[in-house]
Amino acid sequence: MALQRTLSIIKPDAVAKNVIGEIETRFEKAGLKIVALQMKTLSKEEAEGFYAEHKERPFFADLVAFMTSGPVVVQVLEGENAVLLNRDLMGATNPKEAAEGTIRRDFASSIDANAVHGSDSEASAAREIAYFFGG
Ligand code: RTP
Ligand code: MG
Repeated sequence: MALQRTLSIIKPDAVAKNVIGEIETRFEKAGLKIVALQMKTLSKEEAEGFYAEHKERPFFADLVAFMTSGPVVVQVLEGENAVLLNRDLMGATNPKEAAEGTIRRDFASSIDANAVHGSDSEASAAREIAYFFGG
């Protein structure tokens, strides 16, 4: 299995809860390395572009409003099998369905305010990393 990179976002709810450090510790303990990182508040245009694949979905406006509601941490994680490993550490989209010990189970409060984002495939990771950090 080759070294991979994936795009991770610590969402506004988790930043507001003051758990950036606890979440980063989970990534580091699992062997993922933070190789790029920025803290910023997304503009409406940035959030809409990032989640463009969901623009026809009924939750799109709420998703964009939430993602622009406060600062986020946008970062690139690197490690063996990083895309799937990050998704496993995150847990299911809906925290009620997230497995014990996952980030969303422990820090998310709803399907909207669900603490973290992670790329869902190697192709998404490449696109999302380029979106925030350049090609
Ligand atoms: P993410 O992209 O944020 O890592 O989350 P995900 O892959 O687990 O879920 P995805 O299907 O890509 O959805 C993106 C975000 O939209 C919100 N969502 N709301 N109300 C709903 O039914 C619903 N479904 C999705 C979530 O905040 C999800 O993280
Ligand atoms: Mg997704």
